Amino acid sequence: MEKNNRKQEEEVSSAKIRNLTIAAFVIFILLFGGGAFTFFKIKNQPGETQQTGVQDPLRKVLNENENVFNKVFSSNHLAKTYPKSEAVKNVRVNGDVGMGNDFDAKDWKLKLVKADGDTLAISLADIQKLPKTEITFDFKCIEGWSQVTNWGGVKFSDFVKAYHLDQQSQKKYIGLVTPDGEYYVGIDMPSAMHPQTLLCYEMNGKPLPMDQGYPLRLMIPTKYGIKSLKRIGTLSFSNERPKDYWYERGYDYYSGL
Ligand SMILES: Nc1nc2c(c(=O)[nH]1)N[C@H]1C(S)=C(S)[C@@H](COP(=O)(O)O)O[C@H]1N2
Ligand SMILES: [Mo]
Repeated sequence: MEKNNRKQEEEVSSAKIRNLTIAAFVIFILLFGGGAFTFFKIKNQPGETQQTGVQDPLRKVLNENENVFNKVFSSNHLAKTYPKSEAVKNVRVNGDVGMGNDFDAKDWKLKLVKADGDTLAISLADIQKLPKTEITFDFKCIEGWSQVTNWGGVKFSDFVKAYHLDQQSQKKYIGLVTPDGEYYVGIDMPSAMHPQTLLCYEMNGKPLPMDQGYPLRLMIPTKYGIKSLKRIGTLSFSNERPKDYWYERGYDYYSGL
């Protein structure tokens, strides 16, 4: 009698195991199929055609992230600053797009596009007459390195005041382009007007080295380094997003920290 019972038990449990195995397999097929379906669905979406660097569903997620960052971000949020003595002397050079040798620094003037057909050419000497601000902060490259560095120049917001760009600063974005048009970034206006954003012409108290953006670069501590365009040629204002070099290659337009 006892023996019989045990045999039955064994049979029950092996039937149970078989059922569980089948159930697990079915679940596996469903989940795997779902994953594969989603993967190929995203993969086959258009995207590259629209110059956004990634497939549309992924870009949608990035744009959503951006909306969240835009809401969270305010000019009260300051990047951490350091004593000037902590700034490194050997500042790393990274990125040379738009930094070709054919550049004539002597003839350089900042092209400020106030409106269609209304462009002002501003010399470095004129920019240096504006109130000067210095900042020492941890400059972060999206490639994973960072460095405490010291920079000097005019706050973008002070530049706006000095050149009476009140109307222009009502627009949603500024666009910056190197003189040769090879590197370009777009910056949302709240970030441009942020008190730590500089039109920068000095590093460690000396004129910018040529490969660090002489005569004038952007320095925007609240964003990754990709946005701190070196060697500004043209500055313009728009309500549409200006084209952005790294956005076109799949990065977040906002690239905030
Ligand atoms: N014109 C121009 N500006 C640029 C780049 C570039 O390739 N060309 N690279 C960007 C990137 S990715 C970084 S990290 C910083 C590096 O600045 P640095 O060379 O002064 O360290 O510049 C940014 N500005
Ligand atoms: Mo970078």
